[in-house]
Amino acid sequence: MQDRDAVLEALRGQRVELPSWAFGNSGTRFKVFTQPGVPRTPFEKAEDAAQVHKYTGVAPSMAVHIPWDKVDDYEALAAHAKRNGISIGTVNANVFQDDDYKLGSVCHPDPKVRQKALKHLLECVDVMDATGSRDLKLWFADGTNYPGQDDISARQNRLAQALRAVYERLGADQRMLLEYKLFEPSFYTTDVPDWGTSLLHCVALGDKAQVVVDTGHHAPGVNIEFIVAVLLRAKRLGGFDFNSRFYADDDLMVGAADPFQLFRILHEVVKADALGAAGGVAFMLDQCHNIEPKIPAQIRSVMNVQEATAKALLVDLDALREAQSAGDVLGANAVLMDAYNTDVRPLLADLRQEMGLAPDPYRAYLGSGYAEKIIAERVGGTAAGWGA
Ligand code: RM4
Ligand code: MN
Repeated sequence: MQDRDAVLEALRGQRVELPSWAFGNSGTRFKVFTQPGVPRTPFEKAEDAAQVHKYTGVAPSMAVHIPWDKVDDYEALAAHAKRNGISIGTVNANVFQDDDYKLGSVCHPDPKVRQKALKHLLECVDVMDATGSRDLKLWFADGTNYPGQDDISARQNRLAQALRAVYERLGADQRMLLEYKLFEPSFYTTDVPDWGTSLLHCVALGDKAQVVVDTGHHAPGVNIEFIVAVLLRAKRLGGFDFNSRFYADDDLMVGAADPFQLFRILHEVVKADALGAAGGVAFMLDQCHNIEPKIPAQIRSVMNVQEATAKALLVDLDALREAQSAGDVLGANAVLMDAYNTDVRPLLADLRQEMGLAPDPYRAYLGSGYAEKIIAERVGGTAAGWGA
């Protein structure tokens, strides 16, 4: 067992970033069920994100998605977030919702469309300058649906060219996180389908280009902790988009479908000593709450990350290494399972009390009256939603 104080210290220092889009209305292509009290502006999204931080104490930043979170004055948005106790985090670029992008964005066969996409990516770096954000997160919907539709390697060249231009625009302390996803919306080829493709581009660019692992973006059965271990070893894991999947890119609450997988991933992070800020790994949520209330769902998600982290921190690494080097297969597995099967909720309740928080953030929020307040106040205007 790890020293209790060291575990508490590590948990106190952990940071989880919230996605602005989790607070707006969202749904499937079948139906969006709207909820009352949903934010109408990025400013109101920041207010809701601040509630999650208020009750968990470990979620002090909100990622934005441009243009969903387009505002006239990004410094004002950053100042508003700050007044509410949080900051604006990662800037997510969006080059997938414009008619021009039917055949792709930075990989499109038409140079004019590529230019338009690149311009947007560069504008996102301007936003980062205004908000003080460190990370630009890039996910491309680019790909093809039919064999022969476009040239696979020419598309890679176009991608490399655009990434290079963005990379050169980054400030000294800014980073580019390149996300991958195996399929959807394209079904024959995807231009960044896997961590290998992302890593190749990042390595070609330099240290400020890092791979981001969205836990929902793999085929069923893929061993994500293996990918995490390989990227950590190469010093190329820039961050996570945490969520849960049962089928594909479901975007459900992290730790809901497979908390054991989350624990195994965090075990790799803990072993690499990459949990704290110095590790350079951004722990972000990328989720949508279609049928459940949004702020409580984000609170629950942060708690799930904390529980998996606490269990990962409780792994007796000395005992594990001893069993591993003795070739004690069952013994080594038992060390891991002992930590996983520990009920860490009392430990986390203690931590929160030490931090001056309620032991159960979920219940504390429900009892706060905030949900009733926003339902009463946020009338008129247009509720924000996925894609707005
Ligand atoms: C993508 C990807 C990105 C997210 C968008 C909303 O599938 O996961 O991270 O920004 O969805
Ligand atoms: Mn993602």
